[in-house]
Amino acid sequence: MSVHLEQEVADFSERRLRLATAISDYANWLDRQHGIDVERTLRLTDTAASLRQDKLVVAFVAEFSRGKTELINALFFADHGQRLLPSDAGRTTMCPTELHYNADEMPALALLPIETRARGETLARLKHMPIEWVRIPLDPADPRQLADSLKKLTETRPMPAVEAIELGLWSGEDDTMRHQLRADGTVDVPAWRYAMVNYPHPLLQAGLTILDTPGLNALGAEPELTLSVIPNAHAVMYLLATDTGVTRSDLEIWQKHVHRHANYHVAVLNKIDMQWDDLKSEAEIQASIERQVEETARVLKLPRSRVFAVSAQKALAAKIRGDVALRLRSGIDALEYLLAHQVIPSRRDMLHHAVAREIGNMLDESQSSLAARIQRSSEELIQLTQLSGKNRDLIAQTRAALQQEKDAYDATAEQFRVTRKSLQGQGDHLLGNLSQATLDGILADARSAMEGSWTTRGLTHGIRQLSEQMNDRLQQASQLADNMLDALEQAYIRFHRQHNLPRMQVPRLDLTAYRNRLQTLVQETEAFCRDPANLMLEKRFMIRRFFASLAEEAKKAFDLARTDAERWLRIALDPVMTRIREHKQYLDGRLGNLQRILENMGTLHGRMAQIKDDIGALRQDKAELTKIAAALAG
Ligand SMILES: Nc1nc2c(ncn2[C@@H]2O[C@H](COP(=O)(O)OP(=O)(O)O)[C@@H](O)[C@H]2O)c(=O)[nH]1
Ligand SMILES: [Mg+2]
Repeated sequence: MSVHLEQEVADFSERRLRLATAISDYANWLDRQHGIDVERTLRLTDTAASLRQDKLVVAFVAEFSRGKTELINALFFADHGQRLLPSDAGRTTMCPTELHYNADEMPALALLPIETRARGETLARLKHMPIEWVRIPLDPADPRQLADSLKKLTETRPMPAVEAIELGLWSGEDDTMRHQLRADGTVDVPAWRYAMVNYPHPLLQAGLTILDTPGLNALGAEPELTLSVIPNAHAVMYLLATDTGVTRSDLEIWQKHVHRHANYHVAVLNKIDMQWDDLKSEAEIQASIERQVEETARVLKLPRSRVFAVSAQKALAAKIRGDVALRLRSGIDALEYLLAHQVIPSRRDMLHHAVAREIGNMLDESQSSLAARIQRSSEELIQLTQLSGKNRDLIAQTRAALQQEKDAYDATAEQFRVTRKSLQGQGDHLLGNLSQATLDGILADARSAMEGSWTTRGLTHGIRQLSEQMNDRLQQASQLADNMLDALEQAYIRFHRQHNLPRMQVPRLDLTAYRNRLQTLVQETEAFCRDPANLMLEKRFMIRRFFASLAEEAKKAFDLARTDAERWLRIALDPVMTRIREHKQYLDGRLGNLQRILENMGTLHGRMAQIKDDIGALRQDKAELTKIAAALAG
């Protein structure tokens, strides 16, 4: 592992944790402010927790045998002095493999048996069902044991062809597969459906997750990988090999899984060592590799700078042997540089933006609320200073004026209570559109529309209907939220103009992302239905599985929209309630003070000293908040 990569990932992880700490500090700060903003404190605690657990996911995607696993070994695991994952000749990893580190569990290889494909649960759900997995403990101190255990990733097992057809793993109609059928009626299928490696490697510890996939065009590829796992990866490395060039199957994988989806993707032209030829000059070799790189860029419609020529195998050997010249020739440095200086920093920026979006408003508001409190206390202090040494009449007049202000304020607050009631009604209506019951109804409708029509046409129809119904609900919810926001803004302006409360800003509830997500799922379905490969399979099985994955994704989007809406409703109403209460307490406090001073003129100076202390404490709070804001911005 190169110094760049190690340092960048460590730095990324440190900044992520610093950000999380600043958020926790802010939550504590808010708590100390009379613990008024419980909702916000909870939300901040959530944000900090998810930052601490954040993973940077890099997926390796390609047809079989392009060298994905070898490249992962070379990039991340060369320190072991041997191949960690099985990628030597004749051994191919057969199942999608996720490498990560979770400190709460012992290092282990967890394998999900292929038979689980017959079941209804999604992979995401099965991940939370430890009983379904075969676990093999890993000993990080023993490279032999490690490599031996990881050989399990290459296992296949014989299965009666009928069963394999049912699981969508084999097809008698496919020319390339037909000859695999043995006399006893069995065929070989991958033994495992999915694997997870929990391993304390420094990069994995720092929050990197690596996803190694087998050939995605293979029969029986998991719809979930296409619909959810790969699109959610932060970066995708797509591999080609110089000896095979861009085959039709390579191109299909590129178009289906990488080009349209991935956040950040590059193409890696692997196995350049196969072009190394002692009978050619170095310049000739370079020129021929460059030609192939340019051709690849052209076919994939990628800029030349996004295509990397490497030899994973030579890189691994060079690193293990400490052969610098060979490492340089292998081209691996450029790829590490890319990970260290582009992929990781872009994820870091994304996190910062997400955090800024999530709490920027909140922080602004804390700052302006604090400034307002300091200002009010100062005003009170100035007024008392002016009253000091004056007669009782003047104080009584001041008190009467203040009482008038308070009455007017109470009237506005009362008026707002009516607005609030109506807003709460609208809020309930809004949530009704996104409720669990609504969701269940939509899903049940879609399922019954599908029943009896497990064909590609039925599927397209079913998914369209599902998406339309969800879309309607999302749109209605957005509309209601906009109306509420208008009413709220009117109320804020009133408080601001008439009573000099600081201006408040509530963000708009934006559900566009979820509507777009549904749109993508419809497009995915149409692509799936057009794909001739899917027509060859035992249809009902694949369509059922595809539908189940789609419904799961749609449900996820809908659930997230509901969470957003619930959160929005709370943050839209809470701060104004808090402000109104605070301002009332402040006016009451001032009135009470003047009353006491009227009763006993001697308390005036004591009260002034008290306010000075209060202002001192508020200034202290302000300094802390400024420090937190700086940490969050940095
Ligand atoms: N010559 C050469 N062979 C490679 C290179 N990378 C991988 N291989 C070989 O290609 C085969 C497939 O590699 P593997 O990593 O298992 O491919 P995967 O199916 O994409 O994960 C193995 O026999 C590797 O040893 C390379 O850079 N050069
Ligand atoms: Mg592999």
